[in-house]
Amino acid sequence: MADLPELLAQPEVQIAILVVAATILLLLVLRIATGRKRGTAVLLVGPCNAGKTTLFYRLKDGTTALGTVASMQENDGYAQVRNDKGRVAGQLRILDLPGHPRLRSKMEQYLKDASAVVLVIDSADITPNKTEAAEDLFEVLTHPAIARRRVPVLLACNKADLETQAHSVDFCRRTIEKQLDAMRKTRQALGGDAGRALSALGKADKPLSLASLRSPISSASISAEKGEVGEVVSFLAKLL
Ligand SMILES: Nc1nc2c(ncn2[C@@H]2O[C@H](COP(=O)(O)OP(=O)(O)OP(=O)(O)O)[C@@H](O)[C@H]2O)c(=O)[nH]1
Ligand SMILES: [Mg+2]
Repeated sequence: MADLPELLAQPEVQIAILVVAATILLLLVLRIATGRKRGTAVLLVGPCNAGKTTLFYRLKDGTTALGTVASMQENDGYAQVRNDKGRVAGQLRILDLPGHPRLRSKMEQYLKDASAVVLVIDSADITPNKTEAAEDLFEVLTHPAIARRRVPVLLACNKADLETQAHSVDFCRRTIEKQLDAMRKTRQALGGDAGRALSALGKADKPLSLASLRSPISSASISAEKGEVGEVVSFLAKLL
């Protein structure tokens, strides 16, 4: 049998090594390129007090620590994502953004590189917060990078544990859909949205339908405080 130096001197073996090395390199480049295209972080956005920080800690540590203080800055961390068999399937970077309107300008910068967006809303308090929630969704969906990459969005209707006060997912979704439709009309009439991908909201002469937009928009009923976040975890697992 030929020893290693002899084997390596054979042109067929050298070609085989080159082909394997080139394939590995190509796979690495493809992985980096597609990773970039898909974005690097899942953003938690939505009105003040909706439960974003509570959800952030629930996903990151499985606890509700520090969820009660209004956030002044973003929380950045990694969540272990389990598949439906309960095994850790991978980890994702999660960014919890403050809901206060004065601090929301940062959202624009993070949207450039988002792999998914979770819009957290308080389903017991949707009516007074519908304008803010729809505004956030407008900024998300019409962001050119989100529209181009068809970034998935989850409408997470939180505080489902407040059974008598919490509205159904359907009600929350329809409320936001209507508000977004009205907002689109006003903003189109006013102009000034140059650079935003307004076409991502569908045809201007038709009522807006969340079900038929460029980015897939799913909805879930959750309770971040009680740890009932299975639908968020399933949404995240699909990103891996
Ligand atoms: N009942 C109930 N309360 C919740 C739930 N999730 C969060 N809360 C409460 O809602 C309040 C606001 O929660 P946060 O997580 O701080 O809300 P936020 O969206 O991060 O708010 P900002 O940082 O101000 O944007 C806190 O008092 C939480 O304890 C939930 O699932 N059920
Ligand atoms: Mg917060």
